[in-house]
Amino acid sequence: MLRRDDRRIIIHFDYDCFYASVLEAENPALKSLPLAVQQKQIIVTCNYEARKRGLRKLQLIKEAKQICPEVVIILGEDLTKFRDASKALYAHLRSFLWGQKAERLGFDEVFMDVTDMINHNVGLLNPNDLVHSFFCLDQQDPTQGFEFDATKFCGPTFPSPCHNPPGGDRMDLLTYRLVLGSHLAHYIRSSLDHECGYTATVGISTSKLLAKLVGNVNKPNIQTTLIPPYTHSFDNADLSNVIQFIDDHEVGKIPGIGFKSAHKLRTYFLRREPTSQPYTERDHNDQVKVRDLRLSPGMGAPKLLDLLGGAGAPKDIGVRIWELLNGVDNSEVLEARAVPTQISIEDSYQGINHFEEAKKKLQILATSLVKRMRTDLVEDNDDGTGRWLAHPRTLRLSTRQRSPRNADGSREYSYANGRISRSAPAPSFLFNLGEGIESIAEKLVEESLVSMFRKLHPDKSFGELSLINIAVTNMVESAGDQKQSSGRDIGQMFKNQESSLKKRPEGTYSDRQPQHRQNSSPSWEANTPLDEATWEESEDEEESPLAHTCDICGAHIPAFALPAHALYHAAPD
Ligand code: DCP
Ligand code: MG
Repeated sequence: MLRRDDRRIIIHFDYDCFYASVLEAENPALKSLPLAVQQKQIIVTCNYEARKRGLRKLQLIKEAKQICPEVVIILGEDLTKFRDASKALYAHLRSFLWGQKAERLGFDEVFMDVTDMINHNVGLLNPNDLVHSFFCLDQQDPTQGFEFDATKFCGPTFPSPCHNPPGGDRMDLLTYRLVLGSHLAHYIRSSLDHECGYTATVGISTSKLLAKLVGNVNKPNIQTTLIPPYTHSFDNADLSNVIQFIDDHEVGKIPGIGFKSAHKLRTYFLRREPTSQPYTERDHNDQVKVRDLRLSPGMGAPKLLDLLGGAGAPKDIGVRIWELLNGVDNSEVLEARAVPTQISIEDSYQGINHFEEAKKKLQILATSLVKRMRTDLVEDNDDGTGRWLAHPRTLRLSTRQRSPRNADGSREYSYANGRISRSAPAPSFLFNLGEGIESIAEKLVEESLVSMFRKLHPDKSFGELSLINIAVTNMVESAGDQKQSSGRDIGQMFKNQESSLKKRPEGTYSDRQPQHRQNSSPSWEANTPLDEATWEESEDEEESPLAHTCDICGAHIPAFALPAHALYHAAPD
């Protein structure tokens, strides 16, 4: 009799060299060439042919050309085609799921919670003939599915080789469930490849944290399953593969530990400031492994609260980080949403120091914002008119300043250099579909953004801005008679995306954006609310899971401090 097992089974997908793959799907001739995608002066990604020749992600263009003069470089600053491909692939993955639990993270990662499918199929296993098992993909139609061998994991495992092969005496229910997860992951990966032309690196485990991390063990176009035993006691950590696995990670590599926290933890453990700057390959001497911290004297949730708690940090940060250091993550895979929680457009700059220059950038960003609103929030009616699926209530402007130069011309990297924001009600003319995009964007700049900018930067000399972001937030979904409160037929939406995917490689994407870098906020692209932003490998300040974003100024405020903060805004300017 197998013991009950209530753990979720999560599959994490990370598409291989995503932007390069999108360009290859458009033009297959590129597949055999070293291909790099450029944004500003940087290669944001390159295909494996280029990686074989020594190129890597986030390399300077100049350096890449020296290493590989024959490299084909394509400008990737217009994100439209990447966004479209991402949505279409997401729809494809979603089509396998029985429920709605598929969460996008950025453009190229998806978590799927396949627990229901796994539990159903474990119930179908014939213990007398596990080798000839059948995985049912459709509850309504038991003939839909694939054959597999339930005595073996599909693909590599961690640890590898598998010391505890299933089928032996020690096969427990979690092992069976993960074996099934590994076969399902393989089936979905194959369909992604054969039907859509994309490959992915995949991890299978019982949480978002472990599935994402274990996928990284083998790359590209491969999958890895974290195999049991998962259970551990704090005094006998050796028993658990989870602990063995997580222990070897540098603290900064753990999703959920943002770079500010990682920096504090390194400083604590090393008893000195780390010498290397963020974003560079960390100097070996600066590395602090999870094991180092986990086993350091006095370490535990209270100690971590001591180190990381304080203004703006969630009250349970100690417990949360202690869990992560022990490989525990109870966060749920979020359900698919019909409309985004917010739409945000931003660009980074060398240093804007004149108002007129800032205003020009605002115009460009506003145009993109209005375009994106029309793509993501408007549904076509049968008579050719459009219908808003949701109305954002708030318009937000955020900026970030560069740190001032030192005497020698260098710049200090400062952790304190966060964004500052200002919010205002979204003006109603934003929703006028009869008016041109450019004209609405112009009005938005003149009537809203300029005065918000002045309030953010009242002084004429406002230093140098390295980033401007404009966003619409606080979505209120329109009432509708169709399924889902959004009124959007989600099935139809996926169908449309599917057909747009199938159109590629000829793929013409008409909705071109201006040629400059635009990063859309993780909260829409990831289909997740802001409180999940710590999962994003972002250079932004960490978002605390318990913090709320103030509608007026955009600051992140712990829930308990919100009323006091509102009073502050109520006071005259
Ligand atoms: N990207 C970007 N700017 C960055 C990092 C990434 O625009 N600073 C884009 C380009 C990538 C995509 O996001 O194609 C996904 O990022 P990944 O780090 O997952 O990189 P890839 O998918 O390209 O490569 P890998 O095969 O290593 O996953
Ligand atoms: Mg990727």
